[in-house]
Amino acid sequence: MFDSFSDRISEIFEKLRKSGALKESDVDVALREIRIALLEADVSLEVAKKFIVDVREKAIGQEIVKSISPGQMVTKIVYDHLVDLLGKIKPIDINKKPYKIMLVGLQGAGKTTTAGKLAKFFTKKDKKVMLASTDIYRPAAIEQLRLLAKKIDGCVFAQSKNDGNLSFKEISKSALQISEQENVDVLVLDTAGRLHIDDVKMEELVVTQNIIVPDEILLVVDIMTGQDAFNIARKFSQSVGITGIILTRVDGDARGGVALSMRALTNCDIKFLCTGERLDDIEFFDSAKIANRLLGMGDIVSLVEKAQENFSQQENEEATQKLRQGIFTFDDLANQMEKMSKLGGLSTIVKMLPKSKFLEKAMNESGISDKTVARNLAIIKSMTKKERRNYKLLNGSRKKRIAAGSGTVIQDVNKLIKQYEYALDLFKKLKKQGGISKMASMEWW
Ligand SMILES: Nc1nc2c(ncn2[C@@H]2O[C@H](COP(=O)(O)OP(=O)(O)OP(=O)(O)O)[C@@H](O)[C@H]2O)c(=O)[nH]1
Ligand SMILES: [Mg+2]
Repeated sequence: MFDSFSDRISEIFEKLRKSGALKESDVDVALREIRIALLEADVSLEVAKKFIVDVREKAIGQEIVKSISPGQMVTKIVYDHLVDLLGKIKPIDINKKPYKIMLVGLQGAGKTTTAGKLAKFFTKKDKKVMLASTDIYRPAAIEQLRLLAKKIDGCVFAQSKNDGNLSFKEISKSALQISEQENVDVLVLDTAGRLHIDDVKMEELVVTQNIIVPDEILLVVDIMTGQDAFNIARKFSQSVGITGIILTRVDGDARGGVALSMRALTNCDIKFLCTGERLDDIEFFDSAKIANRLLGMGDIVSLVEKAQENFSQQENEEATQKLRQGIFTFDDLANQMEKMSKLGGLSTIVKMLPKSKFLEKAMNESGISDKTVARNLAIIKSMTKKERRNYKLLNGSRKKRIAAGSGTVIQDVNKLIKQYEYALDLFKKLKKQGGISKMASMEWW
């Protein structure tokens, strides 16, 4: 979402950080460029102007001209203002049982998918989650949520298949009752989409709200709606009262202005970003992390968090042990690669790292990409169990079969085997030097 904004702004700061002494005019040039970057990201003129005036006032007031590392100081001032602009958000605190979250929004905004994502998000944090839907208008809507609930281990679905004729009021009451009976930690209620903000169904939300008495009413907004998002937020805020916003389709090519201006223009806080269609594609809207990412300082924290969720310490140690003993098979390798794609693949990982021309160049030259990882995974999956355990069995005819099975050519199979042998060899050498204890098993990829 912020790609081109982030590229531009990190370039501005790279220049600024390099120069030793900094004149007032240098700061002004940088601020002018930041203003253009903000406008290009679809931030409104009013918000961009105020941002620049505030930063300039602070920067000049701090006598940056005399400071030792003026570029860094300006970076820090802009960073602080970006965090303010995005809003200092408190994460949702599940402080009572059941903690009730109601999702509202226009049709197709992504409510039902988001309900599933939230359920998975809290389940991963060891909460017992229940999903329920009052969307009785679209025939498949409740079924859609039931299917999502099924995919999440330990997630309870409130409705049984034969409550087809219940009204939204009855569903709300019964969801509340069951959530208490089942002792769930979090109840996520999905509601029907409204076609327009003035829809009569808006009234229904107020009634539902009075029955459920939610702890959070989160408005789900598709970031692709652009400037309309502000109107939607204001209207929902007036009619049902919302406690926060979830932006969806952040993975698309929207330019980020909505996220940057939401708080300044509507006084509503963004709580979550949804970054794709999979149930794992949701993250807390952490303004400090986003400001870091925007300024090209990388997002190591979320990378580490994601990695921790997917790679348990024990599994990592097991993989490292296997490598050490030289018994790391193609099965183990496939397992590691699958986990890495759960992190969003290499391209996501690289995006989260600090912006670096060197890294980009290294990635381009190595030819490693999400595509090659997917291809290698297909190759391993086309091997037999025996072959995966003992790659030495792979003779010419077996390689040919594997290439055909994975839609690749024999050279691809050879290349993967070479990489694998190289990695094993590397670990053997490192072992001799005693230097692998700290090397996470994912790093050699
Ligand atoms: N790329 C992308 N697609 C998303 C995201 N969130 C939802 N979608 C897709 O958007 C479509 C609509 O999502 P739903 O969750 O059904 O939307 P809804 O608001 O419940 O729709 P109604 O119930 O009809 O009002 C689905 O195809 C989802 O897969 C996201 O963050 N990124
Ligand atoms: Mg829906």
